[in-house]
Amino acid sequence: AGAADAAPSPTRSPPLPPPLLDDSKEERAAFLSAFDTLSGELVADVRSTYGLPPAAADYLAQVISYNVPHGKLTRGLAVGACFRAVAAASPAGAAAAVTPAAAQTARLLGWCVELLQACFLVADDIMDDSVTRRGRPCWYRRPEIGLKAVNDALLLEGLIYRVVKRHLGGAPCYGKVLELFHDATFTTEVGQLLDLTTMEGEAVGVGAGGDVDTAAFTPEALRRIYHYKTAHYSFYLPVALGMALAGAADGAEYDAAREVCMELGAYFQATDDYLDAFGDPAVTGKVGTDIEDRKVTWLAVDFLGRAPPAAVAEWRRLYGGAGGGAAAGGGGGSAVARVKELDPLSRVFPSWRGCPALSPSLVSGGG
Ligand code: GPP
Ligand code: MG
Ligand code: MG
Ligand code: MG
Repeated sequence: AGAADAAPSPTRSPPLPPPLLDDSKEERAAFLSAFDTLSGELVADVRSTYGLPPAAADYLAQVISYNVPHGKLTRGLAVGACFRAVAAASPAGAAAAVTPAAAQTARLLGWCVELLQACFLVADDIMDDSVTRRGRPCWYRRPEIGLKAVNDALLLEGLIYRVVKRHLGGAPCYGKVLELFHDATFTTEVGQLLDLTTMEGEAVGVGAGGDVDTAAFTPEALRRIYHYKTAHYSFYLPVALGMALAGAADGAEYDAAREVCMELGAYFQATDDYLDAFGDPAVTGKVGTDIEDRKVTWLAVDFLGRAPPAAVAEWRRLYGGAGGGAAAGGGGGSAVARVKELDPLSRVFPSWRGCPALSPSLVSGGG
């Protein structure tokens, strides 16, 4: 027996379990088609309920069509995938639980998560002073939009509750679904508060100048930011909604799901931090701002945990883009470019060398 015998044979491999995230062309098409129906229904509902003039109704339609459907859709698709997986494991089995009507409700709840994501991204881009999102100008950067985007973010959030009431009002899981959206929204807002203030350390609110204080750049602080600002709404919320729709009522099951989702979300945000500095905007659709914004990121925390004192001193002068331009980095580089150069190891993708803020059991063997 040689190496060839030891290699797995396609004919002898056990069948793979169905993928948890049903990203099949059919499901994606059904999901997108549900959006077309839903967005028309939403604009018509608000127009008739509030007597909107045509210009306002058109504006609302634009808010929705520009900001909601152009992402990866992983959060939205995960609701239906989780619903089907949990329903399949229920005593009645998937055939009884996953009726076409229930599958469609799961898609609508998936779009509610995408509405929440759109609300957060519109607001986050203002706060982060970002320029592009999903390969186009950020909504607030469009000359005709500006700070109307603040209200647009609030409208996107409010639409969630109109969808949920219309399609789940009176259902046994209605209360649980509302609670999940409220908790996820507030948790993310607390996460955003930490994301926006942690770098200030003790000097928060007094307009600190000078070198960056590194005391706040700890793995513990990073982990809290990741869990609250990203993992809860991006991973736990879709999973918990699928569970609620499938009738899960045991709090311990939700707790167990949350624990796993928080780890996945932390890893996801570490990747997002890496891509902020080293991703190709043509692929990510956005240009990074974390260094300019002095954010507590995985790259910063990881670097500060192992950098020699001289490199840390230079980093503290430059992080945030202070003294940017030709003078800052020497050799004509900007402060931001110099920060990226300071740590050659930072170009190595997080999963290949472990993330201090992440659970070792879920990071090992990543790729
Ligand atoms: C991701 O942060 C987190 C969010 C988008 C949540 C925002 C929460 C609000 C309450 C507005 P990020 O700034 O790293 O995301 P991106 O890199 O996509 O801008
Ligand atoms: Mg942000
Ligand atoms: Mg941002
Ligand atoms: Mg980011």
